[in-house]
Amino acid sequence: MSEIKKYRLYINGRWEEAASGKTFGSINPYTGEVWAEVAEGDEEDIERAVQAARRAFEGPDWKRLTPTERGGLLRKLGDLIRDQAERLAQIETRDNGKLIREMLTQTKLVPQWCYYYAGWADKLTGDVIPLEKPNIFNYTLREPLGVVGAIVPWNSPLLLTFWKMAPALAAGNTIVIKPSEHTSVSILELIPLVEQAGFPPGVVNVVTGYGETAGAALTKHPLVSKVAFTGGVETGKLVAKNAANHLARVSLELGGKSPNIVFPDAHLDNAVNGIIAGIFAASGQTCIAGSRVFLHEKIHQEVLGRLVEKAEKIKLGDPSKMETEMGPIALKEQLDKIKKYVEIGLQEGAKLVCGGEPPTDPELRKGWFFKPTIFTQVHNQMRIAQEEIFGPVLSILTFRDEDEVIKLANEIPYGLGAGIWTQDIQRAHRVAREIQAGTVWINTYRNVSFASPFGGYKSSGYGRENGFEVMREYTQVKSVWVELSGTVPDPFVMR
Ligand code: TXE
Repeated sequence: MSEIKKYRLYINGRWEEAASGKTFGSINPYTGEVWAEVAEGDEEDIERAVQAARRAFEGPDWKRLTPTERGGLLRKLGDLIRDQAERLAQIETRDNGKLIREMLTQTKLVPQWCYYYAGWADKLTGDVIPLEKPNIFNYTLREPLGVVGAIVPWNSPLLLTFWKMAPALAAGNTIVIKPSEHTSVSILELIPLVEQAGFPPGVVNVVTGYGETAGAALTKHPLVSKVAFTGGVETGKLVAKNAANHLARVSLELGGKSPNIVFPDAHLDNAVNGIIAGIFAASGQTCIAGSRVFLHEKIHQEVLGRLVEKAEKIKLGDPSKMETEMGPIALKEQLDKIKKYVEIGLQEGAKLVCGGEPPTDPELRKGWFFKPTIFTQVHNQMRIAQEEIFGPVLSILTFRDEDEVIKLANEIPYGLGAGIWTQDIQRAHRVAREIQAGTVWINTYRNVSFASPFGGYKSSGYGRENGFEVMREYTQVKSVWVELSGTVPDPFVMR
């Protein structure tokens, strides 16, 4: 076995042990073995990191940079990540078991977020407002908030960090990142590149540790002006409550149970590929998993047959090999959750038509694998139709007409994404309007871009990431009033 690499916290431009001296192991889900050891930060370390970030926010090294120079640092960081994309992807695959194909695509995309938000850094203009008061010159400034706390999950560690970090830094904030305790390493390996790019000490800090300790402390710290969170719904609620105590802003991306709707006139080959991509890519461990499929009853049998045929051929295996199509589940707890939901589905009376268990292949014995799983005869009120499983488990429902499917698709607490498959252009746009979700894909699924806003309706969270929209989340607007007449008359009336 190769030597276990050790990682410390990164605070104020220095590598430090956790105050408690404690560490924990990061496990490779393909082998089930610890491959790295990470410092276990807690409240005391968060205190140091937030203080450092606040000092950096107020200090001259960061503040005196022009917005164009700030953008330049981000651009340089993008170049450095581009050169290291392969190495970072290998680390992520080792840490969370997701396919190297997928992680490579993600780490190659990260620089795009750097370049796009580098471009925004010097375009965050205010307005000159033509007031009804002729003696006043009024204008607005768009200013940063201060310290941002970024709490990141394990499914796409670096990409989701950059959805927060790139706009936060472009706007002039400083940041404390709390990676998932399951996948800290790629974010720590990013730090030498942050230093090389030339970010002043304290602007970017990383405190690894558990959610209940380090994560909670970050959300409670009064000097944190904004918490950007991606994770589960129940944790999201805690984050929002803690941040409310000091009125920090919050954005929450909390996953979903996204419908993928196939009308009878759809191009069925494309729809089948879209459904497979929606649920089995990344072993279903993605917030935008299309885990509820609605098939029109006319095409139900045909599409189901094709789906089962494809699902049974998916190649499970070593996620670091390019030919593998589905890797292991990232966490043991997550695997247990998936197994539990399969039992729930069976108890609820749904029909299991493929998968439903871990594979028996001896080669996969050590890893946390689960077969691609499909349930039919699912009703909308069943738990497997309503609750996020976050694994390769697809629930198939049927419908008769457009009104019915809109109603069924919306009868759920979540609202992150939705797919619509039809060749009828009017229907496509009509349904897109009616679906309660932050993203709707028509005749495609699982596309994201730095340039297009992303986020949830209902319990899938609030606030938006990506596009210009996110810049509103990391800035505040100041209105400046200038009296032009040179006189200040009657002090007892509002002017
Ligand atoms: O998420 P958590 P978990 C969903 C998915 C999954 C479930 C649980 O359904 O099965 O959530 O996964 C930090 N204060 N998603 O347990 O706990 C934690 O350390 C502050 C959807 O992994 O939400 C980690 O960094 N922070 C999802 C981050 O929150 C806390 C991605 C996410 O962990 C905290 C992941 C606390 N009290 C899971 N407790 C998506 N939207 O894509 C934990 N954390």
